[in-house]
Amino acid sequence: MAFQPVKYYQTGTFTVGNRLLPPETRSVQANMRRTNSLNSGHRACQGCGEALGARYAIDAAMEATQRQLVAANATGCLEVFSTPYPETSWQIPWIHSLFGNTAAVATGIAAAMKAKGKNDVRVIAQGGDGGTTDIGFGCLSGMFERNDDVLYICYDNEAYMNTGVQRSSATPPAARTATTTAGNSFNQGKNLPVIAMAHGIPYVATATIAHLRDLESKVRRAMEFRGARYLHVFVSCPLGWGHAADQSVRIARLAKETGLFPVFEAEHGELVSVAKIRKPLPVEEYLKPQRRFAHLFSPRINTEAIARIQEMADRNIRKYGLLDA
Ligand SMILES: Cc1ncc(C[n+]2csc(CCOP(=O)(O)OP(=O)(O)O)c2C)c(N)n1
Ligand code: SF4
Repeated sequence: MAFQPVKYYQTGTFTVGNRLLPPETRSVQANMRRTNSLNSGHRACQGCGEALGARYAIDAAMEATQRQLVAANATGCLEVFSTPYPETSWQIPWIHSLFGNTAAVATGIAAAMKAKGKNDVRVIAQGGDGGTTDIGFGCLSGMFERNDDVLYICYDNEAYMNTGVQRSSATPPAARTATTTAGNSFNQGKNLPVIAMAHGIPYVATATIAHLRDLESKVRRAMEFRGARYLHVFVSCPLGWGHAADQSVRIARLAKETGLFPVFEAEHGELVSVAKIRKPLPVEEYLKPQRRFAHLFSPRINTEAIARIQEMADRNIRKYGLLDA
């Protein structure tokens, strides 16, 4: 479809594809030729951050690869809500792997494409944080170590959502889950982006569903590299976190603006860019709207736990240089 000039503008908002931008720099979603990789009819909850993040990430990847894209998908919400067999919302060749072997399946697809001389076909592996940081971790580390030509995308909703909100190794401290009644312990868990960087792979980045233009540009950047790449996307989950469906994007923005979720890029193990915090906010602003943290505020305020969470945010701000001098 030919580009059509837009009749009215919306400015000063977080609207995706701000229409004041020239067509070539607009969001994929603001383009009338957008690919709609994850189509209507899927069964995600209202306000699901994972659905939003996946749609933007895969649309951007389809655009970057001229639609020469195959995806392997771990078991989890993204697979279950998009593909209740025999139906699917995906508009790309897509395979459901086991829960733990997505990285290995994607590696196999990439090897098959190479053997067939189809070097233009690119491969994505994707899954939730449970599938990535826990059960799929060995296969993923192997994929990194061999530098297999795959972009792995983790949609981090900080627990095993599909099976009823159990704790994963990406669950933050103090968060209540179905298996951590008083909240998860401090000083536990894995930081997958940092672990990926330690493998020295060509590209590692983090992103959130509140910064969709940034997410798209990171997918495009990832597709400029060959070899193993890792993208870790912060995706809110209204059902598991206990917040209103219309707050998903705001909560993801607060995760970044408090410093709790640093947004950055790294190449070959070295940090190359960070998204600065515009106005640092106290962590309470992020914690309060989520029922998974309600026990920190009632029946009495748990100042000690809140202070420890604030320390985590402050440490990120120092470590990644998230504030302008
Ligand atoms: C080997 C194996 N163990 C357990 C399960 C059950 N299972 C299916 S989805 C899932 C949770 C997925 O959590 P996560 O990877 O974080 O993705 P989310 O649903 O949160 O997006 C579990 C435990 C399984 N399918 N296979
Ligand atoms: S449980 Fe969470 S991740 Fe799963 S579909 Fe619902 S909102 Fe999305």
